[in-house]
Amino acid sequence: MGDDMGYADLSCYGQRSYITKNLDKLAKQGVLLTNHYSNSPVCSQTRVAFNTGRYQQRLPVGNMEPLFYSEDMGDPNNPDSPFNKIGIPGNYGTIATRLTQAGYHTALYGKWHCGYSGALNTFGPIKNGYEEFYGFLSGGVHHFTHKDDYDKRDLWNGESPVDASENFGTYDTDLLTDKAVEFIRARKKDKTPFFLNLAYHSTHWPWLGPDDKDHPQNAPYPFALEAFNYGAPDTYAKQVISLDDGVGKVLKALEATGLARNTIVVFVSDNGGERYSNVWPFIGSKGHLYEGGIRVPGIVRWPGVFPRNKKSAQVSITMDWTATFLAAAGTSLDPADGPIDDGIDLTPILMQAGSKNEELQSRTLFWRFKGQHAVRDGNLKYLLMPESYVINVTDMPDPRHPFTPAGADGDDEIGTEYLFDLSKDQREQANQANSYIKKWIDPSAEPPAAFATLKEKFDEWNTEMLPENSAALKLNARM
Ligand SMILES: [Ca+2]
Repeated sequence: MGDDMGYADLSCYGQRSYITKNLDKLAKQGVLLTNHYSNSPVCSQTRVAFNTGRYQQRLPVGNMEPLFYSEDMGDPNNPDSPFNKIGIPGNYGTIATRLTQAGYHTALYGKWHCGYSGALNTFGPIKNGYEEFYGFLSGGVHHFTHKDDYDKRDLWNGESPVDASENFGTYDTDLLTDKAVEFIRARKKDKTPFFLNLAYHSTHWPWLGPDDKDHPQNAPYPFALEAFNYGAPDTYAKQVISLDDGVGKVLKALEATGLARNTIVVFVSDNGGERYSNVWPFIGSKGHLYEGGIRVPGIVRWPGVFPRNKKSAQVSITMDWTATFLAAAGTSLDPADGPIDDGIDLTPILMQAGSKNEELQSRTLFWRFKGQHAVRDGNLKYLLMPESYVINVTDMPDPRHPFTPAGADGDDEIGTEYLFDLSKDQREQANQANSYIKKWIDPSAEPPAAFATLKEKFDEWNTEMLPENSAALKLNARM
């Protein structure tokens, strides 16, 4: 899994400024998904969905937008502070729990972000079924010092902090790659089936390439992580290419050990692109429910099962991989933890990718983030965007009318509603909901029936989830 990589950050998805030769090669050896989505436009929510195999809004930690430490969450060193009450509950069956039970050796190398609580070990990958963990608990660390937003080193081995000098100054992409290669070689030796969640922290900020160890951005906090005035497309390209090199080394280790032919390899991003990403042909970025915030690369290779060098337009989402991996291992989510059909096993569909027998499954998928609502149903997309998130050019003020910000004239409008047909309008410009026409041209204009249908579907889904903007910290019922 890459972090904050945009849809077209890989050359096999359209990037022209540099080449991602290893991920391109992986796509040629497998299936490239053109309609693959992240469960959320931000990190922690998608990771909760992947680990639990369900819509993240079913759990308080997944209802955080995103999980982030702030002063109103209390002292991280106080066990009674809200900060230490939010995470995937330890008794909740994750993909790692289930695969460990099925006899797989399970490991997470890299970013967790599903319950920080580093000081107390209340939450963490080991609590949720992973046999090994080497990486970061928080949402963002410095690529060289591995320090978090609070200038505290956030590098863990299992449930123990890594010694201050160990790997200090090692670029995290290289560090995690080396760990992954070592893991694969060890599985060759002990002949154990395995599940490796390699959660790279690139290409998340800070904007530092592998050769930027002496960059001024490497200065102490607050200049380390929060230096948003740094970066450049060239620096970003170096981050992407180094990640691609890392993937290349991992794939080479699979080949060298003979494990490649019996290993499913999936590459995805946890959310859409950040400021230096290429998200063409979409609009929006990380944090938006426009396509650019949630449509991400998705590549899968399963030798002998999935075809080579094919593309599939199957609509899919992060939590589908949970279902797919569990099915491949002959197991499934535990119904005791919640519904087991939020995600689907993609295997039967992708086995036929690109062939005349390929039958795409129509999906209805939902997103909810900071007041934004989205449904994709077939090729149609319903979208509600609060005014503060709107970037769509169709919302530019009409020159014939004075522009009135939402709410300023006493109305209760909270945003703009859209209906898009993604089969012909991937850039989400042509609002089929007719709200603009109704407001400015023809008051009798009504939206098509699908508009109401999709809204109803969203409302129905929404009632199954924890309340929006809920007091999530109070609701961790399964702790
Ligand atoms: Ca992310």
